[in-house]
Amino acid sequence: MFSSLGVECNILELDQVDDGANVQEVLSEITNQRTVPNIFVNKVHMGGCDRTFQAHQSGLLQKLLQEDSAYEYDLIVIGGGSGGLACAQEAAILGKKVMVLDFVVPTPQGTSWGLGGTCVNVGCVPKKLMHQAALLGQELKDARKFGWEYSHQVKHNWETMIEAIQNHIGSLNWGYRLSLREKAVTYVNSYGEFVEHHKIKATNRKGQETYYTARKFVLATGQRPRYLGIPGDKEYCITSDDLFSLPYCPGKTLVVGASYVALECGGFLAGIGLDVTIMVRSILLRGFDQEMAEKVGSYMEQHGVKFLRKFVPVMVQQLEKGSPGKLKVVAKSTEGPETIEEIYNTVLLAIGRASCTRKIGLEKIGVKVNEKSGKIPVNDVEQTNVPYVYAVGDILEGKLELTPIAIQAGKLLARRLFAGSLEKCDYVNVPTTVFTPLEYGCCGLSEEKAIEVHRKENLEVRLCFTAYFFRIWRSYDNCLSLIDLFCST
Ligand code: FAD
Ligand code: NA7
Repeated sequence: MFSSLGVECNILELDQVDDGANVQEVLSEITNQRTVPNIFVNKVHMGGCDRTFQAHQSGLLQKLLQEDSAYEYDLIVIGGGSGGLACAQEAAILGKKVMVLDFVVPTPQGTSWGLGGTCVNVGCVPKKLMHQAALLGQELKDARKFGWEYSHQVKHNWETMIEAIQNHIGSLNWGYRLSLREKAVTYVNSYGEFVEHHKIKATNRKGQETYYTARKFVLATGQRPRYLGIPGDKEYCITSDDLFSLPYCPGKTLVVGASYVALECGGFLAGIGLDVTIMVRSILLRGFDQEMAEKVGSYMEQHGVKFLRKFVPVMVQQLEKGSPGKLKVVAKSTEGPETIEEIYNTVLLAIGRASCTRKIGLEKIGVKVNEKSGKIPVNDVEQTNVPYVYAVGDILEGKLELTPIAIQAGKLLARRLFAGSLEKCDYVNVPTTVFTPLEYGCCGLSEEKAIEVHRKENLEVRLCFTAYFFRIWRSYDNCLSLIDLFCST
């Protein structure tokens, strides 16, 4: 085929060269393919015979065969969050011409934010600050028991906290812009979508469209909160995307969901003194060690968070407008016909996040997306089924959704693409922490997963007291509750 296209190609017969076995080993490392032919076009790994013929049929091969100078950029990254920024900056440090597009589609409540993605604006950073606000309140209470005497009434001011958090985030947004400028990365505040191979359309806030081309692309579009699909959800409920900049105190709050986002938000809202109920459809912290998840839950319950287990909301109705207003929530049991209703000031949905992969023109260039989950399957070098398109971060199928992982994957990808590195991202033994009132850190498999993978008879399960105490012994109440907790188990 290459001959018929008049393409000059270099053929290395592995069984006819001395170090053929070594070359095959390295090829298998960097491409995840041991078989031959193993084809590269202009330094982009194509795959074997079938994928090369497919690429020829779709016209992709002809594009790849064109000169590099046919493209405006060496790399365009779609998504300026944890993974995208790390990858773009590393590629620029390696001397490449790089563009990054970042655009935040406002929430149904109209909330929007600046450069840096989820973690910085509506994720790790503000949630950790709110968690800290809650811990400080707890420590103030503890302080009396440790001899501190104060006469002023201590109360929490939501607006002050939000202003401080948003100022901090503003400085981070600015820092990212500066850092991109210093590294000569072109930043475009527009929504990117593919229109054809190697070409994207960027649409800005005013609807102006501009087209850009690049030799390689990295998708790093992240995720956004899901909605329930029940009457009143998008009109009256908020999500974590709204909470961290909410201009008024949410008041009596219902949190729907039992994942770490739900429990963390419920935990710090209760910690600053709000009346909080968490509505749980099935179990707490799916995917985490269930014994630990229950300890986190019971600690929260002892500290005033109410749990409504085995219920799901079916309707949210506005009773009164306001900041906050009044909402009636009707919920039904997952186990029988029972329905309940209750009035809250705020309903916070934390029922999972959907990948932003459906509206970026991937179908136009044939990038495979898992139909059900919206996630993108990649090989172990983060390459999609379209050889010049790579992906990192939360949108990857079967990988952990954490900032340090997205950053590490983005950096290593740039080094492999542009500096000949072979180092791949390790997605397995990654430590993570749940910042609930009782903080919980873990690394590796949960007990349930370990049993599934290695079978119960091959495992010895032990509780590690030291780490557990070390992390949270700081508060008087914590100590007492922990001693209770462990004495009773
Ligand atoms: P993101 O950071 O989400 O960035 C994607 C960016 O791309 C966004 O700015 C988005 O607006 C933009 N974008 C999307 N589509 C387009 C398009 N078509 N064109 C242009 N731009 C586009 N992780 C931790 O490690 N520790 C924590 O404590 C932690 N806490 C969290 C708390 C909350 C409440 C949430 C929601 C998440 C938390 N995470 C935490 C997860 C962490 O935020 C994500 O894993 C991380 O941000 C993923 O990075 P990313 O690069 O994949 O995507
Ligand atoms: P997760 O980890 O996907 O968890 C979703 C939670 O919401 C989980 O407790 C679900 O219960 C619950 N859920 C899902 N759908 C519903 C409906 N329809 N009704 C009630 N409850 C529901 O989501 P997160 O938001 O915490 O985290 C996603 C990522 O965000 C995370 O990995 C980080 O990257 C940040 P279930 O257990 O399925 O019964």
